[in-house]
Amino acid sequence: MKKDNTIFVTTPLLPSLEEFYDCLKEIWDSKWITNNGQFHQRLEKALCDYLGVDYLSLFTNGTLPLITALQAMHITGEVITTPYSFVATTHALWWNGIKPVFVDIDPTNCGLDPDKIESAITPRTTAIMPVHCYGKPCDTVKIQAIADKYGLKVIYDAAHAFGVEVNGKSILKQGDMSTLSFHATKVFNTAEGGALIVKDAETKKRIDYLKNFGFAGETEVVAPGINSKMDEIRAVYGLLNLKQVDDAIEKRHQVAIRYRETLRNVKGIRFFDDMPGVKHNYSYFPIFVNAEEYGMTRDDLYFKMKERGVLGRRYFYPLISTFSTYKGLPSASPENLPIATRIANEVICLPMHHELSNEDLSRILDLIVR
Ligand code: T4K
Repeated sequence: MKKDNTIFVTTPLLPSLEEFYDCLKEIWDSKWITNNGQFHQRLEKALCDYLGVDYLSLFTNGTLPLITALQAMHITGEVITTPYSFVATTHALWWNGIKPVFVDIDPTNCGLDPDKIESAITPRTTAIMPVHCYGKPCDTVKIQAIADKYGLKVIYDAAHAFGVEVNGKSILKQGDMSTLSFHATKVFNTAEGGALIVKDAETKKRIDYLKNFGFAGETEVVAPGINSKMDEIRAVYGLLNLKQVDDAIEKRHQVAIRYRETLRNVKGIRFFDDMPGVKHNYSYFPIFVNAEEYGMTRDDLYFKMKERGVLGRRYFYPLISTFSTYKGLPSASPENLPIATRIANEVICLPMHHELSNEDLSRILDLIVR
């Protein structure tokens, strides 16, 4: 529950209740509420057009498309991935019986460091699963070159990268498949939801079977699928939200401009600038606190903000590699992950959403500027 005065790290973009109600009435009248209904079909088409991709399957969240992508490509053995992400990235591997192999990150975009991937490849490696962390594009060119050299698949966890483009082309077209999350906390949300972006119609058909128990018709089951279908209520919510997402992204952009202007001269605080040729979505605004230069640790700043009702979040601390399931893996040692370990101890994601007022931003920045 929101308390007065508290500034949360984000707030969901909500469709107009009146419009939503009218659509709900239509759904009620039709009595078709899930299983590839008309709004589900319309949202898939609208998202392909908006994102500039050819084939997209809607899912019930952003975790199941990761699990399903690995299933669909029969990925086994070891997969190279990042420790600096939300746990869902690595859990998707674990749920498929795949061993995660953690590789360190590049501090300039918080994505996998391509220069460290090759030394982690073994005869059991079958794929690479990078994350476009905070919506910052990974070095997809170098990653693809490595994948091609060793015959590996690439699945991008693009949960944060809704609408991100590089040189006019959707980032979601990189690799073999990409996934999106439409969780309430994301730039574009359907409350819970997600998508899997693939390259051809045949693969989309297979994914659509897999997200519907493997059914390829009334009586035929072609694979051990799962139930990960998006219902009509969330699909129509998504259609309504899509109409206002550009406006919300622009408001986030203005927030980023204000943060950067004020923080640029604060010693010991690092942040990302826009990358040349990239259309950003401003999904997160991470700052990195160098305790020595700033004169205060990240946690001291984080808790000071919290006490004053400014709820930033330490995404992504602790590293996934430190959680009990994964910490015994040889690649999980802090010695193997020095950059990720440092960044996880420096990061605070500042509040970033479309409803932040100038007064909110002043309140947040006054706590950081010393
Ligand atoms: N891959 C990556 C790289 C991801 O970041 C994620 C999810 C996934 C995969 C998996 O996608 P999903 O299966 O979740 O679709 C949040 C989200 O639950 C999660 O979706 C997200 N990444 C992760 C980075 O953040 P929490 O535990 O931090 O969320 P929570 O509930 O604390 O919410 C944060 C703040 O947002 C609240 O303090 C207030 C605000 N909020 C939240 C909700 C849910 C609202 O104002 N209204 C709301 O309804 O994990």
